[in-house]
Amino acid sequence: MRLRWPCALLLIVALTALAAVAYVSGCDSSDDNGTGGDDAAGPDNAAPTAVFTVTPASGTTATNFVFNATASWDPETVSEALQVRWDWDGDGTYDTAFTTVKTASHRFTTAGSYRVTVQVRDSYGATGTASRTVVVAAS
Ligand SMILES: [Ca+2]
Ligand SMILES: [Ca+2]
Repeated sequence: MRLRWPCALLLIVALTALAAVAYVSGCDSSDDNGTGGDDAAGPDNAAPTAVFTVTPASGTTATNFVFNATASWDPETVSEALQVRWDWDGDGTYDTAFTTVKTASHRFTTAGSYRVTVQVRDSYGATGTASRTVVVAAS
């Protein structure tokens, strides 16, 4: 038995429509919070790359160090939307809240060597960190 032309054509159109629907609904299956992008755990969201500078590179307890993480970047999240927070003394506890402001200044009240860490967070919650050692002399 052979399908008649209009019948076969209808079948092709129906199958194409079905395939299109399957493609559209299945192409981003890891977006389980409805944000339209993949979530942090999904394979399509890469962690941000954290980068920062310290000015001056070393100083004293009287120095106001300026930290700048503006060069941090992420493949999915625009730089303006990336959030940063800082750990000034390397104790693993962040000393600031997350903010989209990428520059911060800090003064160390005690002389010593400090491991400063910045954590960068993208819109999906993935994070990246960078650390630098700042040497602070007595003033
Ligand atoms: Ca990302
Ligand atoms: Ca800390």
